[in-house]
Amino acid sequence: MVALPSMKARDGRRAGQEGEAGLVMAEIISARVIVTCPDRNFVTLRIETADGTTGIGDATLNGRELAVVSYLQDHVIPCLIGRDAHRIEDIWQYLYKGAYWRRGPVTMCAIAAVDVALWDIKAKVAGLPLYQLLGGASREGCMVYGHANGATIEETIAEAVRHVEQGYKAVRLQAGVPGLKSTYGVAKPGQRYEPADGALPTESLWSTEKYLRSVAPLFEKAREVLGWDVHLLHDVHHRLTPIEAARLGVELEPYRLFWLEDPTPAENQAGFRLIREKTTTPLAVGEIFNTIWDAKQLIEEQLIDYVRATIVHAGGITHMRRIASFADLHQVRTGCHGATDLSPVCMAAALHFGLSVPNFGIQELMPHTAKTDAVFPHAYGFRDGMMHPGDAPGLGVDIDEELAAKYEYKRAYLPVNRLEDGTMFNW
Ligand code: GCO
Ligand code: MG
Repeated sequence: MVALPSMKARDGRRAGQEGEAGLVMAEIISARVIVTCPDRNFVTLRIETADGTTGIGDATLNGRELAVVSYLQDHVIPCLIGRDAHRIEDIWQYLYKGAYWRRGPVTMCAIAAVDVALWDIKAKVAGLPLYQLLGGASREGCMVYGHANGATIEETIAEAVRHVEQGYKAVRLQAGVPGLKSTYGVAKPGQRYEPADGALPTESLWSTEKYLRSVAPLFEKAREVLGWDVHLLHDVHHRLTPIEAARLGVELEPYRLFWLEDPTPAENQAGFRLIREKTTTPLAVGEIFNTIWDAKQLIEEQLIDYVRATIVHAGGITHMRRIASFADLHQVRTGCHGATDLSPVCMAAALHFGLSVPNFGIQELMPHTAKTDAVFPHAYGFRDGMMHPGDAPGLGVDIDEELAAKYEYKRAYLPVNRLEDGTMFNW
């Protein structure tokens, strides 16, 4: 009979280093947090094992970055030293259950960073690109959607045409709202779209009535110019009530959207029943979700079609795989958040995840600046409207720490939003 490796209790906290037969150990000897601002802020965790293998994970929480830095440095890293990097699930459970205070964006970002760094290490040790460890590729690549935005319908559609010419199979359309000075998702003149734009939150004004009048004409024109072979998406950014969202969904039905995103805030998951009863426009929700519990009812009752939770904000690859498996049972597909505030480390992880899960839907792509790309050299690439994580061992992304050190952290907030009468509203 084959002797099993000893299950004898260790000191209860640390992985044993006694080298029991059959146990492959990768002792964590250090972990540190790197903060950098190559055009915008990013937080990265690097974990190192005794044999010199390192893995990285994204820990960026836009506008609240330093809270995650402290959570990692002050509370997580001391518990990691000496543990076996291969015990990814056990470390995940240790950090989640062991904190007593469960869930929340700060906690789940920190857990995600550890989880992704550990998967990176495991895949490097195996000498395989991470997706191979997740079951292998389920498709040739991950379809992505690009962002077309502009002050007017014409500008937005010109941008969409440019995307289609570049090979995009799916494009999100956001246009300025006549009568509003600025709108979510629309870049300032001459700049690329970057939401975290102030050392203190900038304030914008919102009118639901003006907005609702502007959306259908945008998509009517878009179908006229772009035809029907391209997927079109739109983000409402949490700004409607369920009944308003239902009305918009119905109005957009003739234009066959791929999805309508975040039509209403999702804390009250039952609120989606009303939207769902009224419209067949597909719905995508979840970029601010941090655990499966945020989406449980939405998925179980099939109130949405795409879940937008992503690696960095929802507990890493380990937890995202749990969300995807649960969603798959209910024919809900993935549509991971991929704005510029998610670092290239998160993008790489999302692509390994997306390539491997059976119910991948689409991946958001908002390209990073050249400065960001230089700090995070990566193996992933774009071709014919799809992205692939590449075949380098591990995640296939690194952080150039010397270069990163040149870009000091700069406090930056997301904007806030008020109704025209001054009432604080959802941004
Ligand atoms: C999206 C999002 C982003 C968020 C941003 C917040 O659909 O990509 O809505 O633009 O607003 O990621 O940090
Ligand atoms: Mg969004």
